[in-house]
Amino acid sequence: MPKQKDVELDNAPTENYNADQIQVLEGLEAVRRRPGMYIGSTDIRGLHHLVFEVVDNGIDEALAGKADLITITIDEDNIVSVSDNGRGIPVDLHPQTGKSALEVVMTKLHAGGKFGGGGYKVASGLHGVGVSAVNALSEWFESTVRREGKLYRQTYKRGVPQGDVKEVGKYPAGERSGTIQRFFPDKQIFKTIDYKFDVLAQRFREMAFLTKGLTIKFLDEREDRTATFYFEGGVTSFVRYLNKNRKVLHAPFHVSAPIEGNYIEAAIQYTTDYNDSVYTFANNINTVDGGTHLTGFRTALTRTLNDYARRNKVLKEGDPALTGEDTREGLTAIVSVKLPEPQFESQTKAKLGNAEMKTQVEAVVGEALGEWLEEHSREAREIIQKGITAARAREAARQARDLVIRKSALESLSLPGKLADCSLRDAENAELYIVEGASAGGTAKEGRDRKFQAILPLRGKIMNVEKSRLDKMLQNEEIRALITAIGTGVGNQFDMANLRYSRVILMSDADVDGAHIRTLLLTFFFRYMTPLIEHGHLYIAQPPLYKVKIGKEEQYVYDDHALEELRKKNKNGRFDLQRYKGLGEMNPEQLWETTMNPENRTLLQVTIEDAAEADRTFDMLMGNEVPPRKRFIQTHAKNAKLDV
Ligand code: 0RA
Repeated sequence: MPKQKDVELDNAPTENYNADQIQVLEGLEAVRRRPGMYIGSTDIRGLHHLVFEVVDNGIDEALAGKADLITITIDEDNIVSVSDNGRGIPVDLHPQTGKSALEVVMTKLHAGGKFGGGGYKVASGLHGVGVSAVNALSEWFESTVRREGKLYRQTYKRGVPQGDVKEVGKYPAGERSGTIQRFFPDKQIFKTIDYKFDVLAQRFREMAFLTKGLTIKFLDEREDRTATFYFEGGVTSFVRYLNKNRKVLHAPFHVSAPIEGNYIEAAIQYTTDYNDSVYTFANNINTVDGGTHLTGFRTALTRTLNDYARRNKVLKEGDPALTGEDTREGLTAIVSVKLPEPQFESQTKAKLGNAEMKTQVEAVVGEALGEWLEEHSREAREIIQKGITAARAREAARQARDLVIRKSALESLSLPGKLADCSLRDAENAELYIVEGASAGGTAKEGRDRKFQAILPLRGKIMNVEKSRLDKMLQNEEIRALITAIGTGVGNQFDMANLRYSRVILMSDADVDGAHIRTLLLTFFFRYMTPLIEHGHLYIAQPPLYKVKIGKEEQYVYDDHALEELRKKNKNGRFDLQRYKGLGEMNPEQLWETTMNPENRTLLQVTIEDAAEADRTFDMLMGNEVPPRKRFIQTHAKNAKLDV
């Protein structure tokens, strides 16, 4: 568990405090006492959040048109530095408090954070709590401002200023102003300080797509990796990127327009795929649960395509109109809106609620798309034709699905042959392990507690969910076994009342193939059994990575960080290390002891965000062409383990 008990603010200055300082201290203490309230968690996710928060500040400056370069460096000691070439945080005295504006920014919790009332800026700062929360959660923080030829600096420990803002030098005339933020996360708070390059890089790429003209440089000195993101085309580049392994039907359509104080941007490009990949953003935050901007976008798409099709007789009299679903087959799109006062809903706070956004997006996209279709009749016809084909296929699919579902209803008494069910019939306490591979399946069957643990072995790679339709998937034996065992059905037939196990646990190897199959399964659950995840029934088992023998004592180790710690503690003794590559390398007793026994094991509960992330990774991994995917897996093999 995170260390959420009272944390003493050591290093606090000892002179008498005035009311203002007391308020600041109370604010910092609140953050340290409940870090989760401010940054979500104290695991790797929360750690990354610190970086995003600081980078967001630089992005704000870029969105204001004052900065065009942000550089993020992680040095060998996990010290993060974020610099931008904006105006520099003001350092002049704040009239009410008599303090430097920099100190106020760095120490005062800002109104309008996640839990305050209202008042976000039109900026990405929604991650939202302000840099002062990052400061409070950092062992130390150092802010340097370049303004008007001078360098100013203030340092902090666990959020507490170590003296006033001081002028510390000059910078060469002609060079740009800016802000440099350096910090070291507090190990008393965070379970890990080992940043993941790929996770950070993915988000930086996204930020660069969403902020046209901005360059983001990322240097990781720990493993000598660098990445630079700059996209001339903004969201248009984003859809090109998403489609880079797909066959596209046309050059992207793009629209951007201010409307009533808000700003709307969208890019669209159809591909030969069956699925749609539509990503929506509000103030640069990925709204994974959609919301009003998505609804407006979909309405515009369906209406505009149908209007065009009727007017130009692509749809004949008597033909049924295209449904929303028909118009989305093969669609790749980005919808990005900026608004001064976003309202977020839903559990993950990733659903936009502002009602005016529906009308505004619908108007902006509808009008521009209508014009584009008129000017691109070849493309227009092709897109609509694809919709018509989709409608036909969907009808055929519905019939096939009815057949499958009816068939499996008849078969419902006969659970899949490969399922080793548990004896307990009470779903509340029953769990299902989904195990990759027949041999690991065998080990799990022997190692389990058969009273409440059921095992379903899956044969190798289940099929590529991304590329096939639901009806095709339902004909896949592995998938059907999975669905029957869980009991709930899928898609709009999903019924939680029939859930047969309250915990569905994915157990796969700690290697690239294991990560792959886990991504596949998460994608499947994300797309077809969403409520299962939303209600917290989906888990990932955590088998150990190593067995360490120190003297006579054996110990299982679950991650590299723990291994490192153990090494440090036992510098001199004999240290035998066995690496587990697969579940199959453990015997049944070991598997029970380390991974299945509720008294020892750790299970990771899958959240909707995890699954959405997997779905996205999947999107990237699974284009239609094989070679790029293979390349990706090879170059990223070391990092291919999902952080879920
Ligand atoms: C408030 C006012 C001004 C700049 C900034 C904040 C600012 C904040 C951050 C945070 C990271 N980088 C930043 N760069 C600028 C404008 C002050 C002026 O008018 O010069």
